[in-house]
Amino acid sequence: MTTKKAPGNDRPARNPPPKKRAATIALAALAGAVAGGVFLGVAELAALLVAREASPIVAVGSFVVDVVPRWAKELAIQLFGSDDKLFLVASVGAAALVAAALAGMLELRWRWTGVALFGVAGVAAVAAAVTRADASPAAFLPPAAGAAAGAAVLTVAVSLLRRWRVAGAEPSSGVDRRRFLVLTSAAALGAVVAGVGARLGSAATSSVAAVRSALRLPAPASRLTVPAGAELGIPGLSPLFTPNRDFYRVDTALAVPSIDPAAWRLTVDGMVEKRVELGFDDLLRLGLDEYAVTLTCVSNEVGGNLVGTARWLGVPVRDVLAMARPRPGADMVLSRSIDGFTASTPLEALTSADRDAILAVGMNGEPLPLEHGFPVRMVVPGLYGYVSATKWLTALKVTTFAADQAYWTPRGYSAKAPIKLSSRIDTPRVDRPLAAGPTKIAGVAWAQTVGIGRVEVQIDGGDWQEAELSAPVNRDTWVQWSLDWDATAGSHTLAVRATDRAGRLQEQKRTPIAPNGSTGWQQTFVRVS
Ligand SMILES: Nc1nc2c(c(=O)[nH]1)N[C@H]1C(S)=C(S)[C@@H](COP(=O)(O)O)O[C@H]1N2
Ligand SMILES: [Mo]
Repeated sequence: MTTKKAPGNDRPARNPPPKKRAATIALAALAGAVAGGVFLGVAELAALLVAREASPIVAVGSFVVDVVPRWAKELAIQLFGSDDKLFLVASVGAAALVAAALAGMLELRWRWTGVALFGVAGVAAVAAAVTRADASPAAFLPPAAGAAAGAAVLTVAVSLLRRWRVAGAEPSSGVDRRRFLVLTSAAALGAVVAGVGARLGSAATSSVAAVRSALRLPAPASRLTVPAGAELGIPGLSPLFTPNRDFYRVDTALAVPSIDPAAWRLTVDGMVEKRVELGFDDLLRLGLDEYAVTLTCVSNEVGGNLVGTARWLGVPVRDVLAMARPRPGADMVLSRSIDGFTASTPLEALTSADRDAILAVGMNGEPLPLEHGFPVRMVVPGLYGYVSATKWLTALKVTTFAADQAYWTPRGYSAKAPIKLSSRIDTPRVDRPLAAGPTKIAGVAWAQTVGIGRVEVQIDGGDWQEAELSAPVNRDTWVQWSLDWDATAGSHTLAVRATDRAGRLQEQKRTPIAPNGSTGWQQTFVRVS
């Protein structure tokens, strides 16, 4: 029998009018999203209390970082630069809320299915948290507590919703409505307060930041001498030493690892005569010296800014390796960070007497900034960061390229990667207006371990003109260059190329950053008015 009803007749409660049904589903989605927020907020709070490294967003985000294909990583860096991490965290958070809203709708339709989905998400988040390299034994707790709290809010909120909207004819409906609204708004508020509070609290009480500020490093036994004329001092030109706050940052760490120097240990093992373990003070006792080295990222595009120079304070890696005595046959050192990142560096680059590979503890006159590897990182002149500059260093394993692979090797980058000779135009820039008249074209050029011999500039496709070079600090740091130019009104093309001290000309052919660094001469366009 069909149920034909007169207009205005109440439909059966199980089959409400489409508009009301849609509104109910939307409310279920909202309840789900709020429960998802509770999941994340409670987990952040629990992480602050028991296991800081185990924030589910960070753990899941880190998992994503480790598994995304190379093109996705490159795209993210290209689109968001140093904000790529922020973007990733925001995406993981947004995806979690969308999934939670779906769980709310499922829960409305089929009881316990939404809760089950929260359970699955909880298990996944626990798995992501406990498998991080720096996970503590309590790492399972924050995601587990978050999932439990979220699931509880979800099931209660959705059953209230069901009683209010679906069994709407009953007299208790008003009570259920009130309860639903109170529960969801209180839970939403609680989630935001817990989540934001925990994040702020975590930043404010990071004890390692306080330890770092209080740390006084011993004075270096030898100081760097910077020759007169090392700094050309041209407006718009990169300074010889890149201030720490402007120094590029590239790593896979979504949350900056915090290591208390008092607890820091470095182990040296693998193909060695004697396994060595050092604490922070043991390292300092080996004696600190000052070094100037230009660090470069393999992801630096032609003309890019993933390059910087610092005065590093540190201990030669060869001194530490000598204590362990590498065995014949070894050709690589796999350096490991507390967060699981590894780099493969040719043993020879670390033991050679004429290359200043160091374990650095200081950067530009202060302890290493937390983001740059506090308390100890490697710095090796002439090798891209991903094969040498391990931050938050905890272990050196003497091994072979045949036996071990570093983090980026199976992800599409070469196991060995010397930095390619390159040059960059800093000023004038395409995005800055330039007035006609005498000006300077200026930039930097680097050829670590060899040194820059010559830089040439080409204006509007004309003859290559030799630029003036700053006095080099050493072979391992960039030099500044400049060329006087009488700029005339109109559009101009500028190009730069360098030659190293061995007479090798910078590669003209454009190649992409993968697998071992970009090549090509930089060209810019400027409009002069
Ligand atoms: N622990 C750790 N160390 C790391 C990385 C990383 O992802 N994790 N990235 C490397 C890369 S790719 C580069 S280019 C340099 C960058 O160092 P910076 O961030 O201090 O400039 O660090 C290297 N050391
Ligand atoms: Mo890098």
